Amino acid sequence: MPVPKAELHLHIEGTLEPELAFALAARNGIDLPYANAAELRAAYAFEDLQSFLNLYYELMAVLRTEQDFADLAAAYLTRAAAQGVRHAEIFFDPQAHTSRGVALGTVVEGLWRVLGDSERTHGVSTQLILCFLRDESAESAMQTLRSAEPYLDRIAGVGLDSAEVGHPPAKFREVYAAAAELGLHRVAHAGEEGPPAYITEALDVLGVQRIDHGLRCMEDPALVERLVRERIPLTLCPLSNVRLRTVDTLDRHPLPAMLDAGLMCTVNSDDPAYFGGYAGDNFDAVRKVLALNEEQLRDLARNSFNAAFLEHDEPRRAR
Ligand code: ES4
Ligand code: ZN
Repeated sequence: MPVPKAELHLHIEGTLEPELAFALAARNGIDLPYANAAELRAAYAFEDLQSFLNLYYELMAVLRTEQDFADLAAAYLTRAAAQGVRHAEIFFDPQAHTSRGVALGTVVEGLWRVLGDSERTHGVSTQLILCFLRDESAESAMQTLRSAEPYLDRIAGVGLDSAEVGHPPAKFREVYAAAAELGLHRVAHAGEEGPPAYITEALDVLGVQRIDHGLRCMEDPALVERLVRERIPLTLCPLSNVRLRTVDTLDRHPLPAMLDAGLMCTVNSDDPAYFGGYAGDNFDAVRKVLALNEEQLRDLARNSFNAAFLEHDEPRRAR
């Protein structure tokens, strides 16, 4: 039995397995520039974050209808449940869909068709976190937030993802202030490829409650001390870090040092279809390769629930 855990860093578009991509392409009459699923999977060799993002956005072309998004969510839930995930806070990228003519309503209604009942059907409670693409403008992010207002009963928070370097958190000061005003939780990717200063900025300017990745905090001892003191959760994604070459090899991953430093680490999967594993696979990999002991594994699982936006929080907002 896999250890029960919460998944806090998961891009639903990053759960699109090659086989489902081909099935959806056929259903929607879309030609993919790969002969078959095996050939597509062979293209999953990345140099860095951008080389991954290029393929990630390209493959989204197959997601067109509510049913496509529902099928995507159902496939994820089945895999997550099998790996011990009991709660998942799921990122989605509206701008990656609206920019190609798929309405926000199609995305949210499609995902929610399955996620809305996930506790009963799969034993996994779920929440949605709407992410802004940081390499798009702040105006586009604000427009996205405004267009999401009819769906806020199905959206728990906002996040910030895509190409990090050159797009510091402060660019999104106003949109995060507006999200806070709406009672939404706030998280942001920071310190994946970007410098430790982006982590500080995400905390101070955006008021985020968790940092996604946050790996590069280890370059700044004063920042580590602050993250420990304030118990800021970090949603680490070890297999992602290896595939995107943020760390050289898994055995050099700083997770053990981060735990020793007292950081509130969680282990997550990021884009499991692309990076070689779901939440349980990430737990298994760090247990084996980093030789974590039982207490450290228990801490990681406990942290995942404590860092989640679950009921132990004060009520999010009046609805
Ligand atoms: C992402 Cl690994 C990662 N980093 C930033 N943005 C992303 N979107 C999907 N996966
Ligand atoms: Zn991510």
